[in-house]
Amino acid sequence: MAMLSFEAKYRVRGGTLVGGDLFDFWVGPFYVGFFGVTTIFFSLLGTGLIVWGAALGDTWNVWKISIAPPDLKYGLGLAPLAEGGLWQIITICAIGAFVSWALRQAEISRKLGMGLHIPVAFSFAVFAYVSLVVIRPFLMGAWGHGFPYGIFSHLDWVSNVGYQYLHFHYNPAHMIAVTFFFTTTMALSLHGALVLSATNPPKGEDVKTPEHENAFFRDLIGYSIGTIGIHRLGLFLALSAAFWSAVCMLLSGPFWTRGWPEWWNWWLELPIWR
Ligand code: 07D
Ligand code: 07D
Ligand code: U10
Repeated sequence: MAMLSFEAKYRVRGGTLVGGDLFDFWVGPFYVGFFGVTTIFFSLLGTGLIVWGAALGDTWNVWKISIAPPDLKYGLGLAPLAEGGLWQIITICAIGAFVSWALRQAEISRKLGMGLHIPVAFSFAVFAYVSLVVIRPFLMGAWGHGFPYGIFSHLDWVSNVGYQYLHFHYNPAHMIAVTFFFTTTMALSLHGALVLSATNPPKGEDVKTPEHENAFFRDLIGYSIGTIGIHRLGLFLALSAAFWSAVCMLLSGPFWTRGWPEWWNWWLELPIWR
């Protein structure tokens, strides 16, 4: 059965959060919904403004196109379009599109009677983005602290902001975030490898069961987290990575303005050394 005709069975009415039946339809494989319309609206407008910003700039090299946030002198006010105002409207469009996307995920989950895990998870990525372009700039008193919208320019921003704190690796929340990112990839590779090794045997051999999967890890490390457990752990690890990333940046600037190596002086200043 072609995938689309099979999926038609699941094209159930209802579950919408806004608009009732009005936008409750599909275009090709895509569910539309009220938030599909708002996603399309914000992404087309935002992309159009990026193209406009590019036209105002001095290059059409896609790697180098960049739309910068306003100068710090504009503080938390609005800036003229060509001086960061475009960045401000693009930021509103990006948040509009990301939030719409999450709400469309929620509508689809509701339609299918599934949990809201996916929209909740995506919200952590949106939170990380919002912490960089709204919450942190707001706490620091200027939109100019947001990152520029360009492929290489946003890398320059990450590097520059990192060195403003002398040695960003010494940021303890950055350490926690990095560790969660690394652990996430390790967990996914273990899980992918384990499932394939059990369920995709060479021709002629039997497919193994979760009992084999459990036994493998009990033999190896004395404990198996189980088939649902590994997915719970994976979600926890990945969401923690995004969460601690946001924390590490919300600390840098609003709550800690010196070099991060200096933060560790608390260790040298412990009374036990005196
Ligand atoms: C694989 C899903 C598909 C998504 C893709 C990204 C665009 C941008 C826009 C020209 C995993 C689509 C890209 C729509 C085009 C314009 C204006 C997701 C997958 C393929 N970054 N970043 C990249 C974004 C930040 C950093 C690549 C976005 C922070 C570093 C891509 C955001 C910091 C490196 C990209 C964002 C930061 C990158 C690959 C938003 C800290 C790299 C992304 C909205 C988080 C890598 C040249 C990827 C690279 C890279 C997009 C934010 C750091 C261009 C949309 C400010 C150090 N980033 N980034 O695969 O090669 O994601 O850069 O917050 O080394 Mg970035
Ligand atoms: C913000 C992306 C959100 C994306 C969304 C979706 C579209 C649609 C459409 C494809 C958060 C966008 C979707 C546009 C696309 C289609 C069709 C994700 C976001 C909503 N660091 N560092 C991090 C490491 C150093 C610095 C985070 C490692 C240096 C700064 C992570 C190293 C210095 C910032 C991380 C390292 C430095 C970070 C990024 C190693 C520079 C941040 C992940 C091995 C000299 C950023 C909240 C993240 C952050 C961040 C890892 C090195 C500076 C933990 C592994 C020492 C300034 N670094 N870093 O946050 O925390 O994802 O942001 O050296 O701002 Mg770091
Ligand atoms: C997982 C899994 C699992 C699976 C899986 C997966 C995780 C075990 C069972 C899924 C994993 C994969 C498939 C693997 C690959 C995935 C990745 C590597 C992740 C990264 C993904 C990508 C890079 C792909 C990204 C692609 C995207 C986002 C699709 C892009 C789509 C669109 C642009 C269309 C979106 C549709 C919308 C918003 C609504 C519908 C709208 C339309 C179709 C357009 C028509 C518009 C309207 C009707 C509205 C009118 C608009 C208006 C009024 C606005 C007008 C405004 C103006 C300004 C003009 O664990 O299990 O297997 O598979």
